Order: sequence, then structure tokens, then C-alpha cells
Amino acid sequence: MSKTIDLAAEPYAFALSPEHCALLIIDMQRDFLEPGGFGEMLGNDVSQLRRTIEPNRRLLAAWRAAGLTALHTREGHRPDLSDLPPAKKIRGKSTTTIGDAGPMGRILVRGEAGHDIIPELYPAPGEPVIDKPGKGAFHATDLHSILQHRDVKQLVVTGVTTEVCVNTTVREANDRGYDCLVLEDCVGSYFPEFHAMGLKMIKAQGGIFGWVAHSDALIKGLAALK
Ligand code: TIU
Repeated sequence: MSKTIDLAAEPYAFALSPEHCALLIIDMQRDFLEPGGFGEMLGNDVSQLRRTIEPNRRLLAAWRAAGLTALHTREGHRPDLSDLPPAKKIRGKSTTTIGDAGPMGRILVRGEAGHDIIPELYPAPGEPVIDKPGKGAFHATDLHSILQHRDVKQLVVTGVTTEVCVNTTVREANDRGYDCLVLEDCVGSYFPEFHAMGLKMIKAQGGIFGWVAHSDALIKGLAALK
């Protein structure tokens, strides 16, 4: 499979090379997306994130049907919290913070129900899951090695939240030489204005961090591969 797919994108068309491209789905975790989770407990409107579930589900199905590489990330920490920076633990001055008992188990702790990926987008056997302690998916993880071993040079990035973990990961990827395509309908933020600006920042200045497109264009392109 050496065909490239030319996708309508901003600031200009993205030439997707299926054999060198991976889908990276960021932090679609129960604690960020589900009513009654940590995100909602902090006063956030989870519906702003939940609108991304169906577009991600459709995209993931098409991506898997095309036989391409998909990876998933989860933000969280070891149960002993040894990888939790003290500054992250106390930031926000909330009475309930990371590692404490939350609505779906200990907050952002690996192995707890709220830390896991929502059932709608659950990783299939063989799809790598990257457990990351930070906002960026490259910091303190083996993501870069896994991608290099598979000769991945491009990333389609989706997930939450647009201006936090998605933006941080795209910036990290850009500095490591990856071309990133962010799908606007498959990323979301608790704050609509940050979502809009987060996308603008990626595609500004000739695509300073990458490209932005709609998942419809990619799904159509994947169908044409068959
Ligand atoms: N995944 C991710 O973006 N983690 C966050 O903490 N996001 C917030 O918007 N808080």
C-alpha cells in the first residue's frame, strides 16, 4: 500500500501516507468524559467532550477496517503516586485531588475505573495503550520508540482536550519530526473558545504545528483506498 491520500485540510491539503501514519486517540477516559466523573466534579460541562465520541467511533471503525495502526493514551499515575509531581498534586487547591478517592475510584490512578477509556472507544487487542503521567503523550513514555519501530512519520490526532493534552502532544510530536493532522470534530474542550483557539494555533503560520481537517474527509479518503 504506497498510495497517498490527499485530504482537504487547513492551511493546505494533507498528503496522508497510510503505511507511515498512525491514529493517536488522546485520553478518551471515563473521568474526563462521563457524567459523574472527575471532570464534571470540577464543574466542567462534559457534553462539550461527549460530542466527540460518535465522530471518533466512526473514524476508529473506518481506520481499523483499513488495517491501519491505532494507539490510545491515558493520563494517569502509578498507584503509589511516585510519578506524580508534587506541583501537579496540589495545583488548583481543590480538597479532592489526583490519587484521592473520586466518583469512579482513585482519581487519575492506573487500574481505577475512571482512569480507563470509555467503552465506545475501547482499545482493540493489539492496539498500544500509552499510559502517560503528563499532558503530552511523549513525556516519560515509550510512544516515540513504538512509532519509530513501526516507521510512523505522520499522526492523525484526536481526543481531549483540544488545548491541553491534544495541543501539548501535537507540539511534542512536531518537535520530533512528525506531521500531525488534527480532526476538528474529533477533539473537544470543556471551553469552546479554547477549542477554537487551540485549533487556530495549530494551523496558523503555514501550519506551524500541523494541519486541521474534518473526519468526513479522512473517512472518505480511507474508503477510496479499498
Ligand atoms: N487530557 C487532558 O487534556 N487532560 C486535562 O487535564 N485536560 C484538561 O482540560 N483539564
